[in-house]
Amino acid sequence: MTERDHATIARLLDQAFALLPVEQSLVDVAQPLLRWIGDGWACGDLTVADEHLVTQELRGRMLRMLTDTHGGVNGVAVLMCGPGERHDLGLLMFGILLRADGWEIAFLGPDTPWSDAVSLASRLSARLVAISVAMEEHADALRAAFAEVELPADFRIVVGGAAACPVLAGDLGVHYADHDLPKAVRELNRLAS
Ligand code: B12
Repeated sequence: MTERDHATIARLLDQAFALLPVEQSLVDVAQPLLRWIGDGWACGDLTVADEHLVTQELRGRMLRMLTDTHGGVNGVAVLMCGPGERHDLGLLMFGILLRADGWEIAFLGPDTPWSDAVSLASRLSARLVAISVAMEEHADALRAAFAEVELPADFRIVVGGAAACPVLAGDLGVHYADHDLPKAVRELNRLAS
């Protein structure tokens, strides 16, 4: 990737986030871009440095969207990746859509100990905790972490991400959230109402 490619991607991202509705900018721009980076990296067309550079460009813009000050009428949602899990971009997108839908978001990001997240969610009187797992080994780590903490009754818990499935959700005793983010937001609002 050349300096010009990088500048073009940054400019297109600025335009997309400024001009498109939130959902469209995530589904039609951010997700395909991440898929392109992932494929390019996997087949050797992009270096790890290219992948990190574009990922950080996107991440910075999405974090700004998440900290936008509106929202909060639906209550607090705590968003975290399970123990060991560092892939948090899908969760970040989910947080932006929830925020746009009226939730206040406490975004904890990667690799969060489950017991700490539970006590934070209680302190914040959260209505929802959403956990992301992208890799199988981190799904197993989450199962182990859940085995050590009694499941709190004060908030709903959902699990989503590439390594999440209804079986994992059943093992944990929580709800499964779909990979399709707009659909996940709709289901979650139904669950929380
Ligand atoms: C960017 C990236 C990284 C970045 C992550 C940056 C970040 N802050 O997220 C960094 C460099 C840190 C990284 C590290 C690693 N990575 Co990586 N990474 C990727 C890459 C290229 C893109 C991931 C991504 O963001 N995808 C886009 C998002 C939007 O998709 P998504 O995560 O699936 O999320 C979607 C849904 O699942 C949903 N979703 C996600 N979470 C949640 C939660 C809820 C509640 C809901 C409702 C929905 C939802 O939202 C999205 C909507 O479509 C993928 C390749 C790929 N093709 O995906 C590899 C990939 C995921 N990584 C992989 C690997 C192996 C690693 C490392 C082990 C590499 C290494 N040797 O160090 C480490 C592990 C780190 C760790 N401990 O977690 C493998 C995983 C293989 C596997 N299934 O086990 C992949 C698939 C690459 C590959 N082909 O081998 N990685």
